Amino acid sequence: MKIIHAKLLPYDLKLKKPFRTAHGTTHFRPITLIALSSDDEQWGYGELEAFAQPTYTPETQETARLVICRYLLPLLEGQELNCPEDVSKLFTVVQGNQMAKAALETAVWDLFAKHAQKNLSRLLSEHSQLGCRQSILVGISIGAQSNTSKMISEIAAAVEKGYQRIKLKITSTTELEAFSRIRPLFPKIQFMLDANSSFTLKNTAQLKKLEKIKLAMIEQPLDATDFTAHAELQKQLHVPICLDENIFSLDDVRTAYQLGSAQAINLKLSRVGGLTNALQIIHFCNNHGLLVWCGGMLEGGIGRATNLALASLESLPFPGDISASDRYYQKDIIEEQFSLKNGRLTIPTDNGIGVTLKKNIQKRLLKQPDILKDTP
Ligand code: OSB
Ligand code: MG
Repeated sequence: MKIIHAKLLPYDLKLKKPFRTAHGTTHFRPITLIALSSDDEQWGYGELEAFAQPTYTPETQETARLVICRYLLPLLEGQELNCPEDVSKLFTVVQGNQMAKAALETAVWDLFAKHAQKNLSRLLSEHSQLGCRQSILVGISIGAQSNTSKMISEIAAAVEKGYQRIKLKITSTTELEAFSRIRPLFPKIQFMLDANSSFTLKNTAQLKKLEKIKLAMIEQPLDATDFTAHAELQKQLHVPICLDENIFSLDDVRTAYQLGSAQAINLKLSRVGGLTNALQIIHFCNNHGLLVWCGGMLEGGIGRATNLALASLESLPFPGDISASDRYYQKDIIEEQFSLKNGRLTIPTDNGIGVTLKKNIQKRLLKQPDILKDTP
């Protein structure tokens, strides 16, 4: 297969409710839709998931679009691709820029699945030799709230909808003692906390107190690049630490394993450069007793569908951060709605990622220039 057309469409999605983490508050989510095609006019889609600012990861929408157009698309152009795994190999000459790479790489996986007239979940299952499921348990990530009673009502609303695994965002100003009161109110729910790097080793005593509460894990308590401090903390905590911000590659997962920085990995396929790398990380985690699960970063419909295909793999039984569509945007870009049934989402079964762009998005995409043909 040769990629001969490429189109980019940047747009903003408006969240139904602002989402607050230790990194800041998100009202609008900028996303760039990537459309690639080979000569038969079949289109594959990917999403560029970088944020507007380089606060959560180093890339931004603007820097990643520049890297895509100037460095990555020229590497793809005219190349004969025998399998989707070829893309990450071609991209190794470019350092970092994982989200830019993932945007293109996931679109190529979609294209290969469509060519084979297979659903992406099936194709990933075949390429990884891992079984796949038709529906999966999913969790919800609830943003930081200004007080405990707001937190309790957000949790109650999520439980009402059927979520059985709830992640609560905490910051250095969250009243952590409140969780010992919140936890017994929802005895059947699996809880975890995500600090988004807002603590330091000086807070160890405070974090140790949290161990009295039944928690599945604590995500990213410390600095985003610090493996040794997490290892130090994990030695002192029984509750598993899950690394999120630290994990850009299989090498990072190996480092975490060797140092004992974590017992769980929040795998964001956009941050590890795409599906090929994600599958390698899953195998490593399986072989080394690390729990690995599919994270989210407020994806639009295309990114969510790709995440669902990845999370359908049997090696990811822990419910991912892939909530139902109604939790995110006022208007999404795909026709389909992913809705929760008994805490589960159904994996799309149509070819490729198995979802359809809304008509207005298709029209806007058609009007975009073909980067591989129209750039002087
Ligand atoms: O830390 O996992 C995170 C969203 C944006 C950036 C970082 C994170 C998150 C989430 C939301 O927790 C997960 C989702 O997409 O539902
Ligand atoms: Mg996180």
